[in-house]
Amino acid sequence: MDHEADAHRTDLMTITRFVLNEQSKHPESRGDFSILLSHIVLGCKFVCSAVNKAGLAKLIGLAGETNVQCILVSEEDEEAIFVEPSKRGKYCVVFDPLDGSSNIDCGVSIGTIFGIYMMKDSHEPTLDDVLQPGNNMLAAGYCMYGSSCTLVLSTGSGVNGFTLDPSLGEFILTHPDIKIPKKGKIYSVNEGNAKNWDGPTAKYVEKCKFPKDGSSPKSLRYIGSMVADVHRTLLYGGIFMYPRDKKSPNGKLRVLYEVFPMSFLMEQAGGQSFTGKQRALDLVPKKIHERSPIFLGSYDDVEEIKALFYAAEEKKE
Ligand code: FDP
Repeated sequence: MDHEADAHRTDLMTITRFVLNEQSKHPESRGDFSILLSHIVLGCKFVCSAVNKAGLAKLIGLAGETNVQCILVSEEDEEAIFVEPSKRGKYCVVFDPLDGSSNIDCGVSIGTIFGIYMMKDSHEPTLDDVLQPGNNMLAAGYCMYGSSCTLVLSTGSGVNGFTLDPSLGEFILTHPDIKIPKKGKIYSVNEGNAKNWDGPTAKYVEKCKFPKDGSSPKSLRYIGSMVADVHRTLLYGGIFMYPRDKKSPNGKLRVLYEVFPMSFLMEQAGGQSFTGKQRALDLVPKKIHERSPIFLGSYDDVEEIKALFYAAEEKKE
């Protein structure tokens, strides 16, 4: 590390400065959204410094303390949490506080995923306020706890990546305006489930391994921790899949706090996200912990799998 150069870097774009800059583009804003984001960021710092139960509870606790939101949906809670009336605001937050948790004990990267919605209107909050299509999200992001702590955020105008500088205790903008490569060389899926896959998924993976158009086969990378797999896909390109199979007809990943935030980020970075039937962000969830198959990543790679699903649909008709 070049400490001398670092000492001269007084122009660091911290996430706080970034969010305030974004806020200034909306003169009507009262700052509630920025407050909410800064509490989520603080929660991520807690989890980062102590990826354990205490940190996890703290993340949910902090998000509930901001006075700017109304409903919280967390992977950790069966029921949605309605913030008490005196502390209610206008935002709904959906969370997976610790995604990839089966990887904690072996030191593999895990993460927090979140998305933010506006309440539909100012009435008594109901579950309907969170059961909105992903397209209505105002912001989404994830924080990855790995060899470094990385926070990737979109407030609807591109995707930006920040790395936690432990000496400053601040997330610094390190990956401005992330764009996913239009086509990638990697596919990412749990191939252990191949025996139960549907036709289009099996065909696609076969094409990745044995391309007939003279191109090179794709490489397989699968960490089994969604945040880490999606982060690699965002930076290097390619496709991440969690398809349905005979045993899990809706796949494994949760619509509200896994599929939607990651799909939002992918689209904002120029990629696509597809469920096997439709654009993922157009789904309208009926339950807060609903699952959906998901294929997301580079525009061209997702386009290929879409073609296979649509062709299979046509054959059925
Ligand atoms: P985990 O069960 O470890 O929490 O949805 C959770 C998740 O991990 C994702 O992070 C990951 O992409 C997926 O499940 C891995 O599932 P498989 O082990 O079935 O491949």
